[in-house]
Amino acid sequence: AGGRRPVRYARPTLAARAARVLRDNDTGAVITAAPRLYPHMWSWDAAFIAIGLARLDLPRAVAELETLFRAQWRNGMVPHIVFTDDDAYFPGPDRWGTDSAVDGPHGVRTSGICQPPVHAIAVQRMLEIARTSSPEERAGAERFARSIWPALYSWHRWLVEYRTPGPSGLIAIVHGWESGMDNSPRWDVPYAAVDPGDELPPYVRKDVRIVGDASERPTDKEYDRYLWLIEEMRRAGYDQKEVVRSSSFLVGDVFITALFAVSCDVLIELGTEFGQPGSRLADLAEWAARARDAVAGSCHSVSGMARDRDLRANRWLDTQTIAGFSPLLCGGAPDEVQMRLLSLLDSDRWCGHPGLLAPVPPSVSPMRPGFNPRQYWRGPQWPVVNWLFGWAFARRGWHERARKLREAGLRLTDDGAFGEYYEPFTGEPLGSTDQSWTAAVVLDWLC
Ligand code: 9WN
Repeated sequence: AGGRRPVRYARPTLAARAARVLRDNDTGAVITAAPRLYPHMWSWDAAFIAIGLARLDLPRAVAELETLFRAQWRNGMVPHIVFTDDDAYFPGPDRWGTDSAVDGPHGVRTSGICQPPVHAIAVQRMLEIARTSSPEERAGAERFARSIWPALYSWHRWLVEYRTPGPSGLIAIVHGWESGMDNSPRWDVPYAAVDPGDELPPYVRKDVRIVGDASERPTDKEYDRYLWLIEEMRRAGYDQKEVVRSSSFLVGDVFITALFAVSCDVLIELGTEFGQPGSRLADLAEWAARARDAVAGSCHSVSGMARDRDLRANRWLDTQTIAGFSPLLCGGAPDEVQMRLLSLLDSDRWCGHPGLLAPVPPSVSPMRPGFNPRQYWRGPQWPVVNWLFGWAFARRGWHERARKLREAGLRLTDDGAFGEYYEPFTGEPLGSTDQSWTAAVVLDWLC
């Protein structure tokens, strides 16, 4: 562990290696999120993987998202994991116990929660890529975009119908895993109120056996809480209304809300092009506007940073993390707030920190007490998060900023290890290597 990185791959070699990671992680049925640590399909990983795959094999990219959406619950939820029959990951389908959930899908086993709604973004990106390719690819991507649109709409509708409970208008999560940023300090305060008590059925973690250094992963105490929330949901039979009513963790997630707003915009663009019903386009416009207002309304009056909201304790969560920059993803905050956020992002507290190997925004500011450069969502840099900001900046017309993020992302990942996350100062890859979504975003940056 530790130390500087000896290898820097030239771009064509890096692209070839990234392509090989996606090929090697392909079980034939799905492309797993990572070879050993995550031997299943994850929802937001699959979206990024499809973007990377679109460069290599469009039909395979389409198949990936079709597989994910075949597992969509009957109420519209896209589950965060679609299980393969590999049993190397815990918690697996038996622990989730979703087989008898009223709204569960038929014929596949899934977890019982969701992840960030980035799927419309992936579909649009696939379309853009296919349009630079052959007429057949273009036609294939258009057919796919048209056919998946109603499922994307019902996924978005589920988030509004079941997950927008409070007056803040923020989309609520019932588990830190739903945020995709599992142990981010964003969730420390609400998790402190989650008490596993003595009714938590025993379990054995498998992740820490695979990741050599257990301190790069969440702690056992955190896992107890993660598992307790699953236990609560099981007891509620995964009835969403009941889960939202009773879960001991209910937090308005500003990052998801921002992604939702911009994904609704994207769905409107796709739906307009492919002749979807006007009433549905109007719904999406209304949802996007509400979500954007919620993000803007969460901004701290001094720092400008967007905040999550603990909906159980009814208070803002002031912990500053990468999610504080959410208004930059979706727009809608006053110009002056946006300017403040952009200069903060450039400052030595974030991308401009002189110690960083590459100016990629870390998950937590290196200046923040409690920043841990090696532990998961508590400090390391995550290439996919960098991709999202770069994508959003390009969409907003900030091309120079988008270019810089892409270059920084490539600098971080040119070791060719495709780390799940990176130590910001040394650039050491942490967690899993050959992580599919890292390979996928590198491919997108390179092409
Ligand atoms: C729990 C697969 C997933 C990502 C998440 C990341 C991590 C899982 C875990 O791996 O979470 O969902 O077991 O740690 O936090 O963002 O989708 O790559």
